[in-house]
Amino acid sequence: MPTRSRSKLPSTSSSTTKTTSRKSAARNAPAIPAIPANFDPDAAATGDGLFGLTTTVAEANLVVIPVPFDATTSYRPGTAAGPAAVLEASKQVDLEDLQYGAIWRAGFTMLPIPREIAALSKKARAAAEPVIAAGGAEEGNRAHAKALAAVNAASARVNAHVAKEARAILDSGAIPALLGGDHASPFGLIAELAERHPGLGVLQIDAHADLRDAFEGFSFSHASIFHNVMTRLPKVGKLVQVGIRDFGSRERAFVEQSKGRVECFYDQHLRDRAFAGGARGSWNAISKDIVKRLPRDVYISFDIDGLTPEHCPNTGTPVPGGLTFPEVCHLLEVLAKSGKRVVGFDLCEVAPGARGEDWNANVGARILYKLLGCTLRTRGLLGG
Ligand SMILES: [Mn+2]
Repeated sequence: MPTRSRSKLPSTSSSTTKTTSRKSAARNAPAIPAIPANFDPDAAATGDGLFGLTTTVAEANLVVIPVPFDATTSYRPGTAAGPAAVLEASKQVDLEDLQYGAIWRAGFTMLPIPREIAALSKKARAAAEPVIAAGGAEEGNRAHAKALAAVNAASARVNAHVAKEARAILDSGAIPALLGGDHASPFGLIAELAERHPGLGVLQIDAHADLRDAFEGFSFSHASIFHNVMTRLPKVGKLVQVGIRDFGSRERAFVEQSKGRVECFYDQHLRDRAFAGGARGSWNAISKDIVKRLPRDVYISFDIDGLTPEHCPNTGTPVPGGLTFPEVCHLLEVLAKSGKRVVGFDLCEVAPGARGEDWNANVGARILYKLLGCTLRTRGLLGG
C-alpha cells in the first residue's frame, strides 16, 4: 500500500503488513494499489520508505535499485552516500504534484541499500585514489595496473548486481529505476532494458558527454558510461544528450561520427537558440525538438550535474551553466505527454555535502519525484 506512516492517525493493519518477497509471477496490467481510507498524503512522513511511503516490493509498480557506489569520481567523492541522503530528503517532499497529481498513489518503492556494495565502493575507491591523484594510470606502473584491475573487477561486480536486480524487477512485471552512486552505476540496468526493448532510446541529462573511452584507465568510469553503452550495447538505438557543456575532442568526434545514433543538444546551443528569440527559441519548442529525436521506448539517465551547479554544489564534477529546475520539469512533462513510453530511469551523482548539508539531496529527491511522475504517467499508472 502506498501509505505514509503518520504520527496523528493510527495506520490500518493492512498498511503495516511487511512483505519483502518479490512477486514471482509476471503480471499483465499493473494495478494501482488500493489506498486505506484514512490515509492523509498531506501529513508529515515518519515512515522509513521512499517519500515516507510504506509500499512493499511485492506491491510496487516501480522499484528503485539503490547503488551506493562511487569508485572513480575524479574531482571529489561522495555520491556513494547519495541513495541514503535522497531517501532521507524524500520524506520532506510534499506528495501533491502540480504536473502529475498524486504520484504517490501509483505504487513505488526502493530496495534496501546494499551494504556489500557500499563496502565494495570504499575498497575500490581506496584502490583508485592513487591513480586518480596521478591523473590516470601510468604505463609500466605495476601498482597502478594492480589498482586498475581491482577497480575494474569491483565495477564488474556492481554491473552484475544491478543487472540481477533489474531482471528480477522486470520479471515481476514492475518498472525498474536506479538511484546512484556515480554515473557508472546504471550500466547493468540499461543493458537489461536494451535486451527487452531493442532500439531503446536514452535521454541523457548531464553536464558531461560521458563518452570517454576508459577514463584514467578505468573501464567503467563515470566519464565512460555512454561510451560503454553505445559500444557494448548494440541494441541501444539512440542516445539524445541534453545540457552537455564539458567534453573532450574525441567525445565530440564520437557524436559527429555516430551517423545520428548520438545526438547532442549542447548547453551553449540551447542557450544560443533561446537568445536568438522567436518561437524557435522558446523552451517549449526546444523540449519538443528534444523529445522528437527519441524512439518510442525511452530510458532517462539523469546526472544531477546537468542542472545548474546551484542545484548540486557538492556533486562530483560541477560545471557552470546547465538546466534550471523548471526547465527540466517542463522537458519531462513534454516527454510524458508525447505518447512515448519511459521503460526505466536513473538519477546519479547526487552527493550530500561533507558537513551533511542536505540541499543536494533535497533537489535530488524532488527530481526523483518528477522522474517517477513522468515515468508512471507514460505507463498509464497515473491516469490522464
Ligand atoms: Mn554523467
